[in-house]
Amino acid sequence: MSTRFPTINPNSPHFFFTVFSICLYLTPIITNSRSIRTITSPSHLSDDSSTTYLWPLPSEFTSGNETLTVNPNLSISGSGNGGNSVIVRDAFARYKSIIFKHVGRSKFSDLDYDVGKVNVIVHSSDEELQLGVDESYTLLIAKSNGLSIIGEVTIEANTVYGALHGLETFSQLCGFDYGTKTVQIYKAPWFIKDKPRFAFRGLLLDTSRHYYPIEIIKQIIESMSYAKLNVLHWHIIDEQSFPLEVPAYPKLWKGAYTKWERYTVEDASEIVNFAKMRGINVMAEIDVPGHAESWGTGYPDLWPSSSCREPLDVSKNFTFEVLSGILQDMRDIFPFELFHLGGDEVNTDCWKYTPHVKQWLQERNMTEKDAYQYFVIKGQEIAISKNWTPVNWEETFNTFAEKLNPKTVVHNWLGPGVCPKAVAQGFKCIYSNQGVWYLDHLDVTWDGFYDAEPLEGITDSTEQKLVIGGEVCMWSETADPSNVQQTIWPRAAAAAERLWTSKEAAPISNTSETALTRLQYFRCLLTRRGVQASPVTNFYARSPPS
Ligand code: CP6
Repeated sequence: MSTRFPTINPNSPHFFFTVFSICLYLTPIITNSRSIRTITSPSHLSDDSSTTYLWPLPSEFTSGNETLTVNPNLSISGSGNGGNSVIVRDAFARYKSIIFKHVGRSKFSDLDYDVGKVNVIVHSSDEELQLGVDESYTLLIAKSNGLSIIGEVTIEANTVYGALHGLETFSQLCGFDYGTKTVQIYKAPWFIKDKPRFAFRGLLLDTSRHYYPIEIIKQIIESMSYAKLNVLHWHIIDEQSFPLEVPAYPKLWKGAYTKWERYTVEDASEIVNFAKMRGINVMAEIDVPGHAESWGTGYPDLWPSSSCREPLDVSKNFTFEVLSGILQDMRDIFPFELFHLGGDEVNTDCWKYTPHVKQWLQERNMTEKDAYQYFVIKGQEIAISKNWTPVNWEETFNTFAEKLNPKTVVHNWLGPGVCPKAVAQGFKCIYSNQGVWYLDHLDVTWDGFYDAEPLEGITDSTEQKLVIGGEVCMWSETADPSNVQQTIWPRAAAAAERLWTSKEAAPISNTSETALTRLQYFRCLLTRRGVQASPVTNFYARSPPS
């Protein structure tokens, strides 16, 4: 234990003055921190030294039994790209304000602290953020060995994105001590060697059923970075509204709810950049040919007829010109290599009953099912021509797997069965089984999310590698900014650990022991950081840690 804080000599003439000024200085901090403690600390959390309060759990770590104090004037030094990267420096500034939120400016000397500097070493200067970017890092937190005055925190990573994860982990180890009003690191020295289990760790946000202002989307992205999620799947448009500006077809966003509930190109780019600064890719989705009724508000020709507004009119060239125009404009906004073209829940009945579409089908000797396939494949071709890898919901695979482009990433949602079939045919797959990973299913508790397994039913290791990861889905028919964070958290965090941590380190059904305790703690961390996370709901349904 090292608490080398200056003791005040009561015989000193400055005693009264010093105590008085320290009290004045700390009063707002104490008052503030009290109320925060009352709100966010679950009373059953003890100082259980056997639990590591990290979420998601790193794949490898060792800890000791020392307590280190951290200087609020914490500085960063770096080598390689850790020293001059804006991404690393901005992240350091964010984490610094999180870590020292309740600590005022230090009145103590730098020498009174064990830790004063974070050294960030990043080997590569390439900051391109793509699927499979190296996110590994090591984090070393040790007390000074006597050679240097100040203790050592070293984060080493191949890319800046690995370094961001290292900073997040570091911030989770920094705890505010209400007794001394200092930030402390328990159980040092720490040695952590960490990397994600899956490259794709996503959260879907649906901005068509309800509009989310960009500030809210940024808050969601920020909170994703705490759980090491790395893809925001932006389901931008659906039947209910078309909130995005498309310069090539300026009437499309007439399909927005109101002129205030829209995203300009600049707004969208701002979101993409905000996400990149946090190591998060944005995968845009344009869901065709179903789920697209709102396109016709501005261009009614996209509807087969005014009484048949969905799916989009497959018989017109105009439909594909518009699709191509949208994708062209979006190419400049979304640099991520994956682009989602939907393709789910397509009810083709009214193509059959709309005279000009029916005729078009007959002339080509096509069934409606053929036309669905034709539409999806054309969409894929447009996306591929713009250098994107297409992602489609699983119905496309279930209906015409052999016609899909071999590069297609199949996105599961209907139960657990499709990824094993898709990877057996050489397709990549994203796991989002609605029974366990749909956040709008409020009856599924955190342990349901935690016990899900993206590799369920896949034993061959080559096939397992084709599962690029998974995604939890926040469909927004019944969510909007008033309840979205409560609905996402803490359950998305359970999935985040399943996607980040190796199965050995985070076994399924380890839920009533350490995972539950750690998740309670992570949920508190979210609320302390201003994220409106719900309580871990089924705590009373399971046996608490004794
Ligand atoms: N919207 C779109 C939805 C859903 C899907 N696609 C959905 C379906 C069933 C449930 C939840 C959401 N609302 N475009 C399915 C991928 Cl239970």
